[in-house]
Amino acid sequence: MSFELPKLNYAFDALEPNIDARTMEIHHDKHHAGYTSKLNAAIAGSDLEGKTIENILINLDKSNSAVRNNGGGFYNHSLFWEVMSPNGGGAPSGELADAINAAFGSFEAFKDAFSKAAATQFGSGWAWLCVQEGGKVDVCATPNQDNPLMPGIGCGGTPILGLDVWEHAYYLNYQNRRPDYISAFFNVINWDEVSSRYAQGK
Ligand code: MN3
Repeated sequence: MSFELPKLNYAFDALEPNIDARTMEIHHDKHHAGYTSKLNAAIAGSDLEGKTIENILINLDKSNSAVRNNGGGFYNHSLFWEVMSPNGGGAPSGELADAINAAFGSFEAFKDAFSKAAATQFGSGWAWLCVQEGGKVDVCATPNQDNPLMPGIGCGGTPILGLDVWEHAYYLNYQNRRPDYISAFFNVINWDEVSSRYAQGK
């Protein structure tokens, strides 16, 4: 069994003007495809073959840079596409909203904390909203393709929202204006999907 590049649930241009079609096409068809094929090559013939990606990352040997970088890249992008939607934006409701209010005081304060984590991640990486066992949520950032499922990385727990801040995710449209890209991301967040991941992850 090998990993397959997941299909997008929407067209490349569906997230415009927040994320442009050309960026989405290159990001999915070239970058994510590359992580997927390199992950398959890295685990071929090893005892990792046939395991779920979550299982591989939770039990990761961090010295295995091919699996760390490409397994992270495969997982992170698979999550990223699903937590965005052309019908996204707004704010969460229900128990996720309660958890965000409990941790940060308000949705606006969460938005500030998440945006700051994304803006201040030096170089390439990701910003995350994670849920711990019991339902508490936390924000963190990780370098490169690391993610909080990996042992000792980031805020731990299960990532339920992730934002790619590698330049390849925004440079065509935003150039060096990462904060504008972060702000635009909030217009396309699929809070129904994030809420569903919260319910599963807590
Ligand atoms: Mn990327």
